[in-house]
Amino acid sequence: MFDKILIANRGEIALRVIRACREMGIRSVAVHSTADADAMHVRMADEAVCIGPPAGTESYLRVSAIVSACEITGAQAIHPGYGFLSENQNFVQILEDHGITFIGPSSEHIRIMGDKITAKDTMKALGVPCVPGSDGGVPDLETARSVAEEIGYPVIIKATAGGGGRGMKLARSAAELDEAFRTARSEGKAAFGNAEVYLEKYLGKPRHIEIQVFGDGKGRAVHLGERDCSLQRRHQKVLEEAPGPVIDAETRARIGETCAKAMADINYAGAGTVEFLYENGEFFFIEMNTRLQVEHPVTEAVFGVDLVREQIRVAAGLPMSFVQEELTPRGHALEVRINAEKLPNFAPCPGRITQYHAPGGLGVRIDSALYDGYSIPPYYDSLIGKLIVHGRDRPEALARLHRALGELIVDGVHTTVPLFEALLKEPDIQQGDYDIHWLEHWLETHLE
Ligand code: MV4
Repeated sequence: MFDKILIANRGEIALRVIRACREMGIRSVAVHSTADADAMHVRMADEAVCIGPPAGTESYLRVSAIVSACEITGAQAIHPGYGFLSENQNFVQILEDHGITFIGPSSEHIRIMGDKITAKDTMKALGVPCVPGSDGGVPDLETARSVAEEIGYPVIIKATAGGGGRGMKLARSAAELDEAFRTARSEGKAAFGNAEVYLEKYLGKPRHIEIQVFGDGKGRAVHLGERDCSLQRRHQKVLEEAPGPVIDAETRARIGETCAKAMADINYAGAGTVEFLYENGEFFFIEMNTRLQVEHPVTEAVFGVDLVREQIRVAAGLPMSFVQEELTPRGHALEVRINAEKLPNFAPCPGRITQYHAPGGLGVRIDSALYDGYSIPPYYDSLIGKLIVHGRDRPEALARLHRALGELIVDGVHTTVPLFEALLKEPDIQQGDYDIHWLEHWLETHLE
């Protein structure tokens, strides 16, 4: 096992990893920008190294500075958290060259899943059900037209390098195809330096269901059920839950085993998320994320596992500490993302926290790097905390979320907390009756 791990991240996820390290008797190294000198992850780690100025591109994304921090402190492994360098195959390759262990999958798996066409081809060949569409890339408009005629409109054109909804264009009919094809290509080129696109049947009212998978890198892999992450605004998740309100045990086992088998077949290492659109009882693969996700705590709550501990074990060459048969979901978990943002426009709202009080009690978890007097810097993501609740069933989890939100105090900045208080009153939310468009529609009609 490692004796020292460097965490190439900040905020709540850095704390999350430091906590796992401490429980495992591993020393932790924080890295930070000059803007984060007073951040909680710097205080909580055993050691800290300043790696550059405030901008992410000059600090948390600086591979040379992070590798140097490893060499200086003697850290043997790096946990990337999410975002920043977590899915950067070049970074992972450089670590491989320096003999530093990346706590995550191989650079090859990151590469495969980072290109959506390659990811889809790979998953299809592994027996994972995919959205009907083009076989690989669509090189020209004529090809797009013939594929679209074959599968039927509406269709969606997606940039292979796309992400976060960028480089994605809907064509409701043949008349809209030309424009959709051109814009998807040019957005892909502009945003990611890659104009390659593919085509899919457009699904009108799906849910976003993602399967948590975990591999040991040696041909064993398990699944830890699903999360329903349909409640999103502008491709940002707002509330996540496990299990999915509309997924039964048999459906879970079937799609979960398909994903686990696919991961076993490729010797996948560590945590991964297989994303699906789910409509009319059918799963359609869209993308795979090769990192630990923001919403992983809802899975931890219902399965009673520490995913970061397992990531570290597998990276150190140890087996996972469970087998599939030992993994049974228990109860229901909900997570809300607390952002320093001002409603109704969700404008980032950095500033000084004048008072902070975290809720507690049975079934309540807060992952946050806030403290009284902390100043949220304006340079990074506006996520300042996650409130995760667990109950014996969904109604209990909802009641617990309502109770915990009532105890939470975050003063000094605007937050997304009032949104959750309003959402909890909605019958559709109480019943779990929502799809990927529900929240955007609700915001249009309910927020001023
Ligand atoms: C789709 C889709 C409908 N049909 N693909 C959005 C970002 C990327 N992760 C995939 N996305 C979508 N792909 C087909 N074939 C609708 C979306 C989509 C979406 C997906 C998940 C969660 C929220 C969403 C909001 C708008 C569109």
